[in-house]
This record gives sequence, C-alpha cells and structure tokens, in this order.
Amino acid sequence: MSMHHTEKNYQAAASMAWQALDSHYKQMRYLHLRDLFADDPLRGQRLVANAGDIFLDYSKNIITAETMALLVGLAEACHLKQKIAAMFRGDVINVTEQRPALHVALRMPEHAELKLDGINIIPGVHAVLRRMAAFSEQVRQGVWRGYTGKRIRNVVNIGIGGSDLGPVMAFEALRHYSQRDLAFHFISNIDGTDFQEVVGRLSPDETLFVVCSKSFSTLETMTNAQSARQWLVAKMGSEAAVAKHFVAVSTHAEAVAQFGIAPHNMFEFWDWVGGRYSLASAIGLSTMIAIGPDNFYALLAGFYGMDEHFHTAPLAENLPVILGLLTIWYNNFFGAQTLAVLPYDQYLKRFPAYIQQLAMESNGKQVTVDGSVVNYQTSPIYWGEPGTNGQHSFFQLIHQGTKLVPCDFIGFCQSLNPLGNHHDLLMANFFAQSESLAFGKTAQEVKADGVLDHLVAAHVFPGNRPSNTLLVKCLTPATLGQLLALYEHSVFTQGAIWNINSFDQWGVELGKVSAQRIYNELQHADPVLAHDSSTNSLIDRYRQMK
Ligand code: G6Q
Repeated sequence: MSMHHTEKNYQAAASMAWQALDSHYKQMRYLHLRDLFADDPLRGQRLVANAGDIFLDYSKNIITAETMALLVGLAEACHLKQKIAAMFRGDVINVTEQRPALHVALRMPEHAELKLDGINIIPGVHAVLRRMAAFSEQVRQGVWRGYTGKRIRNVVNIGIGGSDLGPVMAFEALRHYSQRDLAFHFISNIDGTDFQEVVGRLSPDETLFVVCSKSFSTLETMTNAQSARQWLVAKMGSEAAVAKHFVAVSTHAEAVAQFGIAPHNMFEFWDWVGGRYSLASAIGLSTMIAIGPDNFYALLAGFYGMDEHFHTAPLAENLPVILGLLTIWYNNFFGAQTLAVLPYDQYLKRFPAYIQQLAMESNGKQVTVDGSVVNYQTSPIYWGEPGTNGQHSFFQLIHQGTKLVPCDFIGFCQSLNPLGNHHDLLMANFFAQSESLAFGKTAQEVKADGVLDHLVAAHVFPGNRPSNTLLVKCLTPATLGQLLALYEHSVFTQGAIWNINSFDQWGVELGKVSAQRIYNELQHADPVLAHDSSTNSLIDRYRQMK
C-alpha cells in the first residue's frame, strides 16, 4: 500500500471512531452518575484497574462499558499501540527537533538493550548513574568538602522549567526519605529575589551549587549561576573555590567548561531526554543527594514498572491509556477546559505544578505532526492544590459552578507522619469529596434536612461531576516513580490521539527573542521604541520610574 493510501486509511478510521464517540456522547450527556450506579450495583468493582502499586477507580466517570470500548477503538484507529512501540524503539518521534523521546531509556535496568544508531545507550545511562551515586555518597557522608575543608550542608539546585520543577517536586515529595542534616534549596526565577532569599541565608563554605541546564545557555539559569559564582568567589576570596562548590548537569560539555566547571564535575545527559521528562536523568542529582542512591534507584524502578505496563498491557487495562482516554472524553466531547489534580498528601504539594508543565508544554499545540492546523481541542489546562486546602478555596466551583472540572484524586492509605486521627480525617475528606461530586444532593434531600424553602436552591448539589481516584498504600520513591510515569504516558496517549508532537515546545521561543531586544532598550534611554503603542508606553513608564 502506498504512503498516500496508508495515510488516508488512518484518517478515515480515526474519523469514524471520532464520529462513533460523538453520537454516543449525545446519549451519554443526559445520564447521571446516580443512575449509572443504581443500575449496576457492581459498578464500583468493575470500573477499576491496577498497575504495580497503583489502584485506579474510574467508576465515577460519566461512562459505560460502551464508552470505554469506543475510546479504545479511537486509540486503535489513531495507532496508539504503534506510536507507543515507536517511542520505546527510539524512533524520531520528536519530528520538529529530529530526535527520539527516550526518557524511558533512563529507567531501564542495566542489562537492557536499546540501540540508537547501532549503539546500545543503556550502559551510558548506568555509567552516569554510578557517577551520580558515588558523588551523592561523598556529599551525604561528608567526604566531599568545601574549599575551606568544611562539609556541605546546603545543596542549591539552579535551573528552570524542566531543570527545576522535577528536582523541586521530587525533593518535596520524598523529603521524608531525605538526609536531614542537608538542606535543599531551589533557585529558578530570574527575579533577583529568588536568588537573594535563598543565598542570603547560606554560608558559602558549606554550600554546593548544582547548575542544571540541558543547553547550558538558558538566560535565567546562566544569570543565576553567574551570580552564585560571583557571590562564592567574593566570599571565599579565590576562584579556586569554584571547583569545590559547583557541579553541573548538562548535555553541553563545552559550555560547562567555559563557565569554569571541570568535566569531572559535570554529569551528562542526552538530547533525547526532554526537559520536562528529565527527572530520571542526572537532572535528578539533587534528589539523589537528598534521598541517597538506593532510594533513587527505587524511584527509577517505579518509573520502569509503569513504563513496562504502558508498553505491554492491553489498551483496555492500561492505566495511562485509561486516564488519557478519559481526558479525551471530557476535553473533546463534553467540552471541559480543565482538569484538576488533587493530591491528598502534603508532600505532593508541587506535584500539580509538575504535572501542569508535563501536560501543557507537551500537548498545548495547534498543529499535527505533519504541520496541519488541528480542528479539535488539544490539551486541557491542568491545575491543582493539595487536599484538603483546595476544599476551602476553589472546590466551591467544582461542586456548584457552571463549569465541568474533571478531577484526579490521589491518596495514600498510610501516612508517613501518623499523628493522632489526622490521617483518617484527611482520608475521610478524600472519599467524601469524590462521593459528593458524583452524587450531589437533590432538592428533595435538602428539604428533608429542614432547609427553608427560599434557601433550598442554594443548597442543592447537582452532582454528576466526574473524578478518578488513585489510591496507593504509601508514598515511597517507587510509588512516586509509578505515579509520574502514569501521568507521562497519559499525556503521551492524549498527544497520540490528537496526532501532535508532545515533545517540542516552540511556543516558549517568541517571548524569549522579544525579551532580548527589549532588554537592550531598558539599558539605555535613547533607542527609539518601535513596538505597538501599548508596549511603547509601558516601556517608557518603566524607564522613567526605574
Ligand atoms: C521542558 C522545556 C523547558 C526547559 C527549560 C530549561 O521540557 O524544554 O522547561 O527544561 O527551558 O532548559 P535548560 O535545561 O536547557 O536550561
């Protein structure tokens, strides 16, 4: 069959699957979760799935078995299986940057083999891991000393975007497992406040900077790293101190050397690792220093377990596929604009921000892999806060507002900080929220509570607000790895169905270029401003007031 034919068949099959779902949606939108549950007493046992340590209950979604079959049909028509295989094989799926997306290689065991241009890349991955482990142990045990001979007490990760959100999220998530005589800090913003508020409190002779930048040319990171270098050298009185207080994580050895960090203090990764997918690479160095190599390897094993599940499980039982398809269901048929990620665990406080980048930078796209403009919705807006805090702020809108906000509830059966009845109270709220969202409270029920007639309407909860529940025994490095890979592959599933490239991010470029030009205009009063009238007068105002 010619390419042309294959492409046509693909489009025809995909469009039939979309149409079938569209007619199905036209019936489903009138159903209520109350009825779906009443009609099938076993629904809560049936619409569940398991992978590794993660249990998913997706019964509180506005779906039937037919919905899932049609969604899986859509995935098949969109060649999801083939696309998964292509990613794991190392095909050049990031077409606009002409490279594979092989973060899964970072998590493969040492004996695995994955050839890129005829060379097995797994030994290289493990060689860097071993170097990271040796270095982490030196810092943790106080063998690595600063320039004046003192042991390191502060580790400062300097990076932004994918070189920051992974490290900060993972450190917070796994703080329980961290070595407590080491403090961890993160500087990302170009705003000098970020730098001052972190560095101002530190003793330079006990501080190690980990400069994380894939390109080693990112404006924010390079500016912060230069400031850190100046601060250190000024305080220590010698350039020689840099070698003891700076290490780098990058793909760009030359730029690292130019900055003044020796090759033996650089931890390498590769251009086939995307920034937002890089936590399992050397970008995780600060995490490894915090939790130790064994825990870091357990994190990798968690990722790997979910990778294998995604790679091999049938689509209908595949956790990331199910989550991805449900997101498509609400996004493309119900017209939902957002998705709330709600971890009921304080350690996961940066988890929603991490998932936000993962999903929105990957799938916030308007063209398909072949460059044509889409005529359907792509990524929803991901957002969230840890429970129960969210309940006392935005949950009002989710319960009674006019917008549909599908929710992911993430909870753990065991607390890492058992304290009286706190955990049962936390989890009572966890279960209560998804139940109330799904089933609501009718006017009749409200009246039966004795609410005055004129107040009944305000007390009604319409219900039928869908959610997933992810329930895990305990937050550990391994279960965190599983959760992260689960979301990565859900995002992959969505991108595959929208037929977009989830691995580039051209949308961040325009503003960067423009900022460079405006920066020059802020330095001197004379350049004539040739922007639009709004930007011109804003810059003028700033120049006068600075
Ligand atoms: C992530 C993005 C982006 C990137 C940062 C930092 O996928 O590409 O967030 O991680 O711009 O880039 P560097 O690591 O090159 O400094």
